Amino acid sequence: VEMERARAKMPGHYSGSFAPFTAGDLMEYTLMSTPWHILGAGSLGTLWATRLARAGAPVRLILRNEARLADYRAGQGLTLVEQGVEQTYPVVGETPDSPEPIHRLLVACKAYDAQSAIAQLHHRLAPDAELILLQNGLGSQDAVAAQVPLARCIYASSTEGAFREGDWRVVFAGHGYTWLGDAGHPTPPLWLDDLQAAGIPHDWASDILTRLWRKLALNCAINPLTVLYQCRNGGLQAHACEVATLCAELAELLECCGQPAAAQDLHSEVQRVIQATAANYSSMHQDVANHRRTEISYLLGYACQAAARHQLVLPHLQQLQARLVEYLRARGLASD
Ligand code: NAD
Ligand code: KPL
Repeated sequence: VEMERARAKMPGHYSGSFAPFTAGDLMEYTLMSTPWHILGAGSLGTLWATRLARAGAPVRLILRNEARLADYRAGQGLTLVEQGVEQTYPVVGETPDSPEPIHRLLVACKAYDAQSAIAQLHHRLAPDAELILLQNGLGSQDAVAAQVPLARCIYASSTEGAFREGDWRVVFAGHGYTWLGDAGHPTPPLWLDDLQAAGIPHDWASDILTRLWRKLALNCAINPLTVLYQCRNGGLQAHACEVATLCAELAELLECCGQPAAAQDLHSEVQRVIQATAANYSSMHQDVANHRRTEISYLLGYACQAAARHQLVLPHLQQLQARLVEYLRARGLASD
């Protein structure tokens, strides 16, 4: 399929007669044939890999080591379950030691794994490499960007939802949208066409940092409380005063960090999200319930550090962080 798609895009393919190469043709051919390397075969990595592969884009899945690769190769590929219908895609797997240079890399691991995962691939990044960072929260993206100063790092914020049902099998649980942006260079990359072809709903966002800060604030106002009160998002309607106080402190933090647009009407949006997702458990609640490490350092931890940097006293946010850390430690879970 990859070859067919590439051939169809090659200059002169349709005419069968002489058709001169143009710079545009060559650029398009190069783009279509550039493999998408996907780092992290978890929920979002699989969701992207399967949809890109289905559209005929060349995809390479980077697995941790030879043992994981052997396990992957023993099966049929990656399975995506969509509205109860499952489909398996034979995406090519490889390890970080594979020799092929990487031009386009989707980083789909958790925020706390991103830096060490990139370190393993550093030697393979081509001079024109572009990284798409799918991590939630803030902090990991800047850390990765500092690790690879020559690469273009595109930050993403996604409201799509997926979960793993087992190894190499992911359920597409919630349709959503992915915003991509590069605060340093406003020009959108040409490979957004691949996302279009793959049916991945997306938009180029000139305000990606505002979006990431806004999502971080929403997650800080909702997720920790759902863990501490062991409730669904809707359960926070019984803690309305606490939510309101947190929103006021978070809005103050956003203003102080130069993100006034992210602070706009924060409380009403948090209330709207609580209502709209009342029956759901937050992602942090799900992590704790499944004894998985949370991304606390990139959410509440990041917010509290930013407040400290600005010498801003936010007592409720700081107390929330202390309560959550204590709660996680008491259950033997990592608190970083
Ligand atoms: P996940 O745990 O399902 O997948 C992460 C994968 O990365 C795992 O398979 C893990 O083994 C792999 N990994 C870690 N280190 C690696 C390494 N060095 N080499 C190779 N593979 C490695 O996580 P996820 O749910 O897909 O989340 C990824 C990010 O996307 C998180 O920051 C999360 O908050 C964010 N996000 C997830 C969703 C969702 O619905 N799952 C939605 C929005 C945002
Ligand atoms: O993003 C979320 C999550 O659970 O991580 C919502 C639903 C917005 C709650 O904060």
